[in-house]
Amino acid sequence: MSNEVAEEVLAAPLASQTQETTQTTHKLERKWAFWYDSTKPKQGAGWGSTLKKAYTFDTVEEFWCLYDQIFKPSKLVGNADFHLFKAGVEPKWEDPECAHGGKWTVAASRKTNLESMWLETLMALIGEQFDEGDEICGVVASARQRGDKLSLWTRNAANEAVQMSIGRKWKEIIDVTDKINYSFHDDAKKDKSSRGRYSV
Ligand code: MGP
Repeated sequence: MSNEVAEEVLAAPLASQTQETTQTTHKLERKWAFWYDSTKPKQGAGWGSTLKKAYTFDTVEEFWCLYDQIFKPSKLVGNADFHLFKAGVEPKWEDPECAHGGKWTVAASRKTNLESMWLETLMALIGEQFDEGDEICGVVASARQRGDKLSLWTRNAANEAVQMSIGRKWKEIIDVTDKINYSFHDDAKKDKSSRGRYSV
């Protein structure tokens, strides 16, 4: 799917689906939003200009509809990202919930690998499988020429114990045994190539 097509799909209202959700729906514990970012401007000024909130939802049925129709990493082309963040939290360092946070990152060896890790993470988040769910901001799937990746954003980078617990649980959920690293957004702001502060 090209970025243009992806944008068209994102712009189209989910009319038929929302009508159907008047039947039996299963409420999630909290509201979530899917975001999309296409070809990113280079570093610095202009970052975020292509970042768009696509849909907010709070039922299991809406989640599956959005996931099936749009938010599969196989539909990402070029340098593009899908995000699932708590409603009200923007996937930016500047958001107050993210400002003092950081992220665990895992590299995806293949597209199918990204696809399954993304889905497992989405289900764990909306299903509230993390004990420290309140400490999580959201997750980002990134398609990159040099290698796809998944990042789990958390809100309080300085709390090492919480980050280690989240990192361990995440590895179980996505079935990863290799070491993963946690970086502080504050470090990334200063130096793009900054190394992680924690690993698990
Ligand atoms: P990135 O997209 O998180 O890293 O940040 P990636 O994917 O390794 O690199 P990419 O170039 O392949 O996209 C890349 C750059 O985007 C950063 O160095 C910043 O300049 C900018 N940037 C990224 N994020 C998440 C933010 C943000 O939240 N706020 C601002 N102001 N800039 C950001």
